[in-house]
Amino acid sequence: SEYNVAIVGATGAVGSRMIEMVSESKLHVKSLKLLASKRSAGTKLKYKDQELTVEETTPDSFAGIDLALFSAGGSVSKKFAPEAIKRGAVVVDNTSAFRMDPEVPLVVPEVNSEALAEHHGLIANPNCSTIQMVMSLEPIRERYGLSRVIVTTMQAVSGAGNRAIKETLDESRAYLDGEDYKPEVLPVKGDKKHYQQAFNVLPQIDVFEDDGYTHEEWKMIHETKKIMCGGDMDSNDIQVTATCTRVPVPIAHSESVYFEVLDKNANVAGIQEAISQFDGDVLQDDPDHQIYPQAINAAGKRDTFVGRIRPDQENKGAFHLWNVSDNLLKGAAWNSVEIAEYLDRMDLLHVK
Ligand code: A2P
Ligand code: 11C
Repeated sequence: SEYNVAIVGATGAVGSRMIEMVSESKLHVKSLKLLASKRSAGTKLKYKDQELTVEETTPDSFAGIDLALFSAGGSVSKKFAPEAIKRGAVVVDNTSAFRMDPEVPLVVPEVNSEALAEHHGLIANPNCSTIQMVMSLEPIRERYGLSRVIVTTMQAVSGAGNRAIKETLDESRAYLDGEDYKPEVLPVKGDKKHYQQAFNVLPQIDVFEDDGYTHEEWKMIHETKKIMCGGDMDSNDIQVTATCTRVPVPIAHSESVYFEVLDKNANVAGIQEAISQFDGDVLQDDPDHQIYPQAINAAGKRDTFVGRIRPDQENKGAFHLWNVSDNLLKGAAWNSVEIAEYLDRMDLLHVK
């Protein structure tokens, strides 16, 4: 089929990549509509060889739309996703607004595409740091089983949007020039205090919640369970805990992951083989030649890069790995467009 597609948040860090991913996708796109807030209505953006004009998002923007990709923040999704679905569009939502709704599939296609069959017009795209983690753990789970995960993330500033990228670059320049700079965006736009991110690591992504964990850390815990444990966000089958930090890297998140498997015969060579055979993963693991994943090499690519796979020295059946992926592509825009490609292929790109 041919589809009329809309992107909500088209002027944003993720939205601009959504335009790129749609233009390179296997979907037959009849028309593309670019939506944002009133502020940027009238802005011209390139799509293939066309110049498209950004429009303000209103309920009627979705008349005749078959597929709507949302990445303009949770409140925008809550307001407009139901309007889009009401008008017959399938929504792929890249915000955290609906991820924990039991009626909404939360999907990384290589890991749990079967969950797509249950959709009622809305599919949630997981958080970027969750996506690359499950991409690196799923081949291991399939081969050896998985019981426990402890992750520390080092996340790029683009995860917090275009304003956070600009702030970090301006702040770096000011720092090198010996000038003062007053941060207003990071670590979290809406929180009370703002801190210098340039040349610094901030152990806060999103706001603080219960028990001293941040919302980002809770997202990694519940989303990983929902994706890897058959839709159960509170499953005990895999224990997960996370520490999320922000580093002054523009694009691509990095993660240090400790994990325990069920099969006591698991070994590094088997894990390397499973990862290298898994769609969407690239193994970069050769310590003798200093080969390991790096953010600057992953930026702009769709894959999840995995390396530094090694056994824990004290716990049998426990290992460590390092993974890196472009948070705006596999972490957001590419995963969303890939979901749409799977829906199309599975004949599910319509509201039941
Ligand atoms: P706008 O350019 O009009 O502000 P980022 O993640 O890089 O911060 O981008 C956020 C995206 O969400 C932008 O495209 C922004 O558009 C869009 N956006 C913000 N508020 C709204 C809104 N109320 N309605 C629609 N889009 C919005
Ligand atoms: C960050 N992971 O790096 C966040 C951005 O739940 O979709 C994505 C937030 C989300 O700041």
